[in-house]
Amino acid sequence: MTRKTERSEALFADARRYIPGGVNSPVRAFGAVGGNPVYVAWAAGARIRDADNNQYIDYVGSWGPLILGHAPPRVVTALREAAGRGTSFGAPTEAETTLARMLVEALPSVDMVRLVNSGTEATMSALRLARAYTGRNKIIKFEGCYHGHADALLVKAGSGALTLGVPTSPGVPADTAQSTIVAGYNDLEGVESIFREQGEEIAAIIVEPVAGNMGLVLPTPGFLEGLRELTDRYGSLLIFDEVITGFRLTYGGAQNLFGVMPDLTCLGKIIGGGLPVGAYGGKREIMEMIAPAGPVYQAGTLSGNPLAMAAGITTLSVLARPGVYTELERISTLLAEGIADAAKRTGAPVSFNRIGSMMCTFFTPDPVVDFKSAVKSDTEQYGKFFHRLLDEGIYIAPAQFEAMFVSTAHSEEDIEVTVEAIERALTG
Ligand code: KE4
Repeated sequence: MTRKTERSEALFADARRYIPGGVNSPVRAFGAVGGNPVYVAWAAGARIRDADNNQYIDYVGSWGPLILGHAPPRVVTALREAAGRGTSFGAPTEAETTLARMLVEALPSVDMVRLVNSGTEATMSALRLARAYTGRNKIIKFEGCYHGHADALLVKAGSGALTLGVPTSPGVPADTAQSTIVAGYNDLEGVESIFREQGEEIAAIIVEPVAGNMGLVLPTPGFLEGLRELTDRYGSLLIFDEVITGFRLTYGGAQNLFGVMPDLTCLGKIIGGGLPVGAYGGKREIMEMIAPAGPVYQAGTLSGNPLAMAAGITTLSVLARPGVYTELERISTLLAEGIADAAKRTGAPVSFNRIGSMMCTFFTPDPVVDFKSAVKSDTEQYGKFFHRLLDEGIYIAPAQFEAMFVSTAHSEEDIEVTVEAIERALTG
């Protein structure tokens, strides 16, 4: 497909005059794959259409929230009705309790939740709460996991396994980064040695129970259980960052799937149905430390706002219906099998990870089981693959270290078209 791109290019040039890098979130700028971003003008179901009228089958889904596809009619109707009753009050509303109750009923480890406006707010607040509850400062995060852009989480491994973290961004104070220890995802022995050295100082581990920010990497059997055992042994908290996995893999969290119960859970994306919503929750005795019930401060002007509540409640209500995840699994399996067959037929040097409706094609022939194996991927080849698919009308993540998302709006025909395009894109 010879894609016209003039309008998107003009919009990008204009945006760069007013917005840093022309975007409001870095990954959207196509920096990891080259070229200019497509400016989306319209979307419905599994499709987006850009400012030059090119249409694509979309596997980004706004980076995860749109598990029902774009502009699901029920969600749009609920938003219209909510907007007609007022968009924000800065006062409590019944809808906030409704969404909170749905989250508590879906997540076995969660007795109470606080609603916020983004995943970053959720993880930032959960860390503050864990530090207040334990009276300790240090946290452990994992290389390749992303938890939003709070200072304490923009940290990479310092030299040597047990030394403290160093900032990944200017502006993060060194002494903040030094309270963050960076361990290897799936390296339980490494985490154990950190606890042997510093266990009494560690407030919490924060982990993506399925990693979606180094491409898709699954927890090895026993990894999450091992983190649970270590945090119990040393009196630290276990925080699951389920901003991506929450309601993605099942109605609830990865915690429901793996049967490992964290002390705190962070949520976002799907629970807002495309509107800005984050949440953090956990055991009552911990959550009741949050103001105004307790001394740990956290606030937000638009937290729990009526429009986001309407979108979130409607989305979860649809997901709660029998058979939704079964059908999503069926369609996702068709895509995964199609990609695997295409890779085999073309002999392309790729490996592939999938769980439920999340998947990732890595441009490395070796299995990807952690950060070190993920970064062996040939990002230049991924960029070429991305652009070939774009020209074929398929929109996947403009970065190798992200995941592909299938929605309930994707049809068998969409999958067929996608697999054929992927086969051509793999042959180059
Ligand atoms: P937000 O602040 O972007 O709502 O959520 C931060 C966050 C927290 N935890 C996990 C596991 C996440 O994946 C994210 C954000 N995800 C990225 C993409 N993987 C959002 C895309 C972007 O940064 O534009």
